[in-house]
Amino acid sequence: MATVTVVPEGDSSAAESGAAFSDIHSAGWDESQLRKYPFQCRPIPRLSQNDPRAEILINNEEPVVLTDTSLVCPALKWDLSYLQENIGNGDFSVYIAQNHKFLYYDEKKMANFENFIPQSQRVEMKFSEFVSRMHQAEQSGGRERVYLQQTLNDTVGRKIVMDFLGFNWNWINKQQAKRNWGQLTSNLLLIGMEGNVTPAHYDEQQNFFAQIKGYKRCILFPPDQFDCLYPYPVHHPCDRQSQVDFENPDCVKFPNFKNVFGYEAVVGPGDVLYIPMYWWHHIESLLNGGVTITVNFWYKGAPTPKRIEYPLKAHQKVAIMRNIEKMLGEALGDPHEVGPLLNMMIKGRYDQNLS
Ligand SMILES: O=C(O)CCC(=O)C(=O)O
Repeated sequence: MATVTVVPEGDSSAAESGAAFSDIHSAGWDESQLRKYPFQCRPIPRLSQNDPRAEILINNEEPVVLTDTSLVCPALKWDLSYLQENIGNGDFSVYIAQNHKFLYYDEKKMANFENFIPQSQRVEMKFSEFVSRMHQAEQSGGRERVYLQQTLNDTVGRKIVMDFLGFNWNWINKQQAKRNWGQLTSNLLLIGMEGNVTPAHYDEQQNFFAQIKGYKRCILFPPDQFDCLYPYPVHHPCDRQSQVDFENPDCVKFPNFKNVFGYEAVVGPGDVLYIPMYWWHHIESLLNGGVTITVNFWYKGAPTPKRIEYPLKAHQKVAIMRNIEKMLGEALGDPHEVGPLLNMMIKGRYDQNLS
């Protein structure tokens, strides 16, 4: 089977994130707009959708930036005033935080961890309120930031519907069919302030991440780096999110984080990043880059093949770990008993080299 790797051959110098971008700086942003982290990255390939290497990468569930899909072409005119005029009078979920990090949490799991204090609040508001709130936050120069994250739904106005219908469904439907992916589950509209960060997490869906306005830096890690990224337990509200603060990693609590190795790309208007299911992703709107607008396309993965091939892939092992945690939570009747039981099972038994 043909393979392409996300690491360009013979490009060891590109290991440093600075060098990684040397060929794509031409427009729109520069390295001073990137936050600094204590790990190395290699570039995610930027390819034409017609390049056979792009096809191979997606088939292998490896990330790639596609530069010419026209996926969201009619949306490239979107800005705050066009959206305010046309997006309708529905409610929008807006997260409000007192710093730049918008760590996702599942509200349904908050009852499992009563002492959990979310670092951002979700507030439902009209689009015009969001715009005022964002301008207020920008002008006050205070710590407060906002991030709109709303699934596109049927409350949007006629012009937005027309734009949506003009997306390149022909291209994306073919992508879905070729890989036997399940249904399109949602399109999340994200409107962020410059400097906003979505910390590293993985999703259980395939994602075509279409950038519309402004630039975002996307740092991805393959599923086999699970042990370097220390996700919260499955029953925790921050399930699927890394516990490691990239800006101030606790190397005692998270010793394997020093081995983490990323793949990165800066995406701008018209670019589409394929984020494979179970791949970790950290996403930041560039510093001093203005407002960012993105629409993603989340698809259910392909059904499990009838014949399982061994050895299993890293993402299949992640799925197994998730199922074990869920089963134990149910069997024990209390998610807080999962950790102690797993420790009892492993410590002094599976964590030593037995002869
Ligand atoms: O763009 C962002 O800030 C986060 C988006 C994301 O995590 C996703 O599309 O899965």
